[in-house]
Amino acid sequence: MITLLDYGAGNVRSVANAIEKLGGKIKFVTRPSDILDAQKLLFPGVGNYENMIKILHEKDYIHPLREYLKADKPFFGICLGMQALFEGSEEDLSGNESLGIFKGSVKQFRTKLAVPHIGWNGVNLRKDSPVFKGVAHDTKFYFVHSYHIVPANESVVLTTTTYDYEFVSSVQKGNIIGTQFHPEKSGNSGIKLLKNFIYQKDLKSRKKVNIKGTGFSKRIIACLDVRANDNGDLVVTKGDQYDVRQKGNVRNLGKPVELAGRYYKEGADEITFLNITGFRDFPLKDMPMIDVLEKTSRNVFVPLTIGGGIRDYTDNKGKSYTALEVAARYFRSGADKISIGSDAVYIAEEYIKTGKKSGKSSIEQISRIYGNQAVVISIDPKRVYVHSPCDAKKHHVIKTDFPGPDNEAYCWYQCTVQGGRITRDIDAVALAKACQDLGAGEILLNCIDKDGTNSGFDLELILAVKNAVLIPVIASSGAGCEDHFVEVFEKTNADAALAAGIFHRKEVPIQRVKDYLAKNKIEVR
Ligand code: 1PR
Repeated sequence: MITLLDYGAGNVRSVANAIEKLGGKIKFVTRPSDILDAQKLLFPGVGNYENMIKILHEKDYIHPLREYLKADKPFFGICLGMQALFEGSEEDLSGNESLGIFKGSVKQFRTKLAVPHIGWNGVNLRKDSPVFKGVAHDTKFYFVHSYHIVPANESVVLTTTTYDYEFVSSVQKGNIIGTQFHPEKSGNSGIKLLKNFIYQKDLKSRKKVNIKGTGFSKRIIACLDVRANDNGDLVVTKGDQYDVRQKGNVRNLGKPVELAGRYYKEGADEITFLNITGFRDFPLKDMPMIDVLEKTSRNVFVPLTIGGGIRDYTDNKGKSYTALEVAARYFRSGADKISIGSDAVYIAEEYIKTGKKSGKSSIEQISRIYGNQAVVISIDPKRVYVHSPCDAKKHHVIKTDFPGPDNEAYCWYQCTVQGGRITRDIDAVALAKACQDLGAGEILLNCIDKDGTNSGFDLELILAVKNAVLIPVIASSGAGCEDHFVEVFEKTNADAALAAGIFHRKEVPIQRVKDYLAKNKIEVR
């Protein structure tokens, strides 16, 4: 029996699913005494540190947690659940007391690399631990965080990881274990770790293990554009420059849950679902994507992103819902990140116009509660060609190697809303910068001109956006062969590459892309 501490923020669904898959039984903490009664306690924390500590105080969990931990009973803290063991965090300005079981604190990443640190990275095991039993020596785990622990005492360090510099990625003292990475999102290796925690009788015993860190990898993301077809069935579809109809019918390339399962088995590092008609329908109305997420997260243990229709909404009976409520429902159903498209454009326009953060936008509200890493901005830009930069003074204009139809040598990237149907007077670079300022943690950079063309990514667009922000950028649209992935990682510093059509049509399997990248000395999982 595993007791799961769910304090109400973030995705505990995946952790629960992983335990159930391993045959474990779960009891959720509903009152302080459940913590003291636990035989093994699992604390998955996601989101914002200050918010987590505040909730732990409000629910009166601090005291029983300290008592449980001081008795050295089995404990596994994930991400914030590990950070909470220390004395405080730079992310918490409230002055609320943390658990303080271990001496040391939590500090923000200070690096020129993209922050949050999102993706698969290796670990160096500093001491033997039964929780790592059976884990492959070159394994990678999934990280997503902007802060890391700095223990005062070396003896608690279980693993370190290198992201620009070496930081402590897990700790163990007696039966108390904590990982910065997410085992529940780290495929088979992570599942093995959880299995060891659940089933190993003596967590303290020393077993010979040898795990040596491999580096941070570029991510390959499979994207599933989902919508109802003309018969009302939810299908994965794929467009040519966002036109998903062929001979009048919505293209049907498979069922979302099945395809996601296939991509997980084939080695996708993440899976993204985009409800492409979400701008019309209200996501909480008939909840098709919620069902997709719940089913997918039962068997898929890599990060899941969901986009489409995330915005404030008033239904036809006058009842209002906030974007935060929509996102909360998605996180509870198994999503790790939400992706905002159209709403982000309106929010950025307002922010640029007023120069003020309202604090009320979906980006600000969701990142405040769930953390920046949980908020992805999906940008749908189109090229606008101009003869001279003076023709588009307001916008970020680039000189292009691919001139326009009238031989225009320059272009800017105009943002669109509602899946490319409406153009707005804001460019992709300005949008990305504004959203980063407001608290977004990652950019999913599509390109309508390239979408479905198999002609390669728009490298000029990716370079322009990547150079303007510090948060990770996912290159999307246009992948047609393995070479395109090598090209995007060699010629731009994109953090991840996303593709849809070539995977759906089984033209290039994910593993072949990864093997080819590895052959070209690009680190992959
Ligand atoms: O505006 O917040 O409701 O979100 C809607 C979301 O749906 C946005 O993320 C938007 O990008 C997406 N979307 C809307 N319409 C379409 C469409 O195709 N008609 N799909 C659409 C966008 C783009 C990529 C695609 C890549 C890779 N799809 O996700 O998967 O271009 O394709 P490829 O590898 O086959 O070239 P909101």
